[in-house]
Amino acid sequence: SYTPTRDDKFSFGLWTIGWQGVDVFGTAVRPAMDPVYAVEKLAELGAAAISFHDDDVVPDDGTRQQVLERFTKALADTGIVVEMATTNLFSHPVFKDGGLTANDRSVRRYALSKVLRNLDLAAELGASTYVLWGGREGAESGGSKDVNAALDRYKESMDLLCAYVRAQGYNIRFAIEPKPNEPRGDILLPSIGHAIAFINDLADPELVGINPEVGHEQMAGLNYAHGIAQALWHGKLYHIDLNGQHGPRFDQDLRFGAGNLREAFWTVDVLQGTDGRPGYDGYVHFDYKPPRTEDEEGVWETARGCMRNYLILRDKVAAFRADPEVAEALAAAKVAELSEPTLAEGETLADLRNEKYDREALAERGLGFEKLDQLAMEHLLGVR
Ligand code: 3MF
Ligand code: MG
Ligand code: MG
Ligand code: MG
Repeated sequence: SYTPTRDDKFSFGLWTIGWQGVDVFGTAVRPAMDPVYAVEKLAELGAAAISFHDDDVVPDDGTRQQVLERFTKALADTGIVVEMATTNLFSHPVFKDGGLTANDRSVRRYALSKVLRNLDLAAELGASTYVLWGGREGAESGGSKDVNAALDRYKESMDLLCAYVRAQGYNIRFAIEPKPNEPRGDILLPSIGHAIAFINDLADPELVGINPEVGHEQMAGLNYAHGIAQALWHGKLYHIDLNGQHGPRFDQDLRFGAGNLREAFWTVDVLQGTDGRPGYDGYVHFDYKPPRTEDEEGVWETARGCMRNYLILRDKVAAFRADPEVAEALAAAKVAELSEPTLAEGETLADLRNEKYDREALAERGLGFEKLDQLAMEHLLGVR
């Protein structure tokens, strides 16, 4: 029936359903949403969790205590948990040249203090993941940013944050969210691969993984399903941002399933995992923006849509994987053979070099990938 339950572990950013529609060319189209109301509505719709930026929940120091009391009461009343938190290091003009990698050292110090403050709150509220999206860490022009130094400072901050989490004994892991551009002309750590390479050079790489967003990879023309499969291979898929995007263009943040539907199918396939492949078992987190055309009812329609589309695709993927004709096509395509090591146990490179290969005969073999893909397509189109 595609009705979500808590076991599906769906999670929404407060800023998603709460997005008022301010964009580069227009002002707000919807009123601000009370975080308590957002929590109640999400609970009603079947979500399990919520995430937030510091400024989404506590924009103002004066009312911090009252706001947090109301918010935690709503969490307790509904059973909605906070699974992830993050810092807004992009909205305020102070961050116009970035936070952790701003040229201005005082800005970097302020940014780090802002992260620490919300990290404490995240731990208090039980979040297990702390995301860092560096949307303002970057440049519009070549001479203005020393990328080498910027990466040193990014690393310095991450190393300090990891040491702090260890010292406090917080049960939190960090997840870096890559994005190629927007709002900066070029953002540092622009893709899944860049971010993973960076993490491997940190002092405490165990504590840091990634939070890849569908649209961000697709803005760079990359394949999201392949990207998260590689992240899983590295053991680095600590969190996900699901949404929809139509190829390389501005960050559309459509609801999950909209945009590139075929890639959404393979994304769910990768997340589910199979016998031989590791899957993802964290929260299924949506980061999208209900279009400006929608009123409040339209906003809830998009939230329901994200979850329903995930559940529908999960069913389609399961049916595809259980289909005997698909099993035949997979065998014909030698998909399982790729899991066999190229050199058998006990063999040496000499065995491999001495073997006689009939190159022409090997070249003539078709692989039947199109038949396999057509079967996937027909499952997706609902005719199988
Ligand atoms: C921007 C994003 C961000 C991050 C968020 C959480 C505002 O394109 O995707 O959403 O996801 O800051 O880390
Ligand atoms: Mg985004
Ligand atoms: Mg986006
Ligand atoms: Mg995101």
